[in-house]
Amino acid sequence: MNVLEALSESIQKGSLTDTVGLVTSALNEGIAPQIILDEALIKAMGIIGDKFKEGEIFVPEMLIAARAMNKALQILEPVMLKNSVKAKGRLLIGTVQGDLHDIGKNLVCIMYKGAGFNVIDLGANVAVETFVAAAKEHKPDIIGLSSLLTTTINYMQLVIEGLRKNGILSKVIIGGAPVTPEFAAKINADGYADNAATAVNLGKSLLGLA
Ligand code: B1M
Repeated sequence: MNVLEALSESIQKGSLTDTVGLVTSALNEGIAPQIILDEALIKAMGIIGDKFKEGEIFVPEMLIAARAMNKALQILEPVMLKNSVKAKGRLLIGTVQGDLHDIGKNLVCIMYKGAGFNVIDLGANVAVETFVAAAKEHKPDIIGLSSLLTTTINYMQLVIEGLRKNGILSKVIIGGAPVTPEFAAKINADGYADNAATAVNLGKSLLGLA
């Protein structure tokens, strides 16, 4: 088994010690952070999701796998930010109310920081009022909304309506597994991205930086 396969397994098992050791080994072997992300970490979460859907594992197993994934991201983040560029703008981001999934959102934060943005991360389960208050305080160029559940994506529309009612005109981008470009257009988001890297390109192009 190579280091990426072993890392994927340790994430699935939720072993923090093995995960820390294996991410470090992969980096020491010279494997690029993006490869570690795609071929071990994100792959592991996909397998976990499939097993959950099939009833082979339950919420506690998903939770410990997610904890291991976030630990791995903490180690990768400084490496990914090593060559980051001068600040270009400000992103305010959160996972919307009712939704506790934060890994995709955390990845978007890392990619934006790497592209030179200041990032204000409101975390998960964020209410409209919190987005509005933070937007008034921080005056972001872009507001990012993440949602992983079909039961919570509609809350994104409430956030956009709340922001606009309060005169906040920052560009709003949305993403998360159940989100589609059609849905983004329907709720008047300024854009949709299906992964963290394209979310950065989208933000830059909305600000005329790309
Ligand atoms: Co949950 N969960 N979960 N879960 N979970 C999913 C999402 C699910 C697809 C699993 C499944 O059934 N196969 C399913 C949703 C079904 C649906 O709605 N269609 C599901 C369910 C049902 C649930 C519960 C309801 C289970 C229950 O309680 N019975 C429950 C809900 C809790 C709640 O939120 N209120 C629940 C709970 C949890 C945990 C808390 C245990 C844990 C999350 C812990 C955490 O995040 N800290 C968890 C996990 C880990 C998952 C899976 C396995 C992995 C999610 C993940 O991190 N993926 C997931 C299955 C799956 O995704 N295959 C599943 C990796 C991550 C990198 O991808 O977040 O998609 P993702 O982000 C991507 C893109 O979507 C995009 O970029 C990222 C990649 O670069 N992106 C953006 C994301 N946000 C973006 C924002 C942008 C742009 C792009 O712009 C702003």
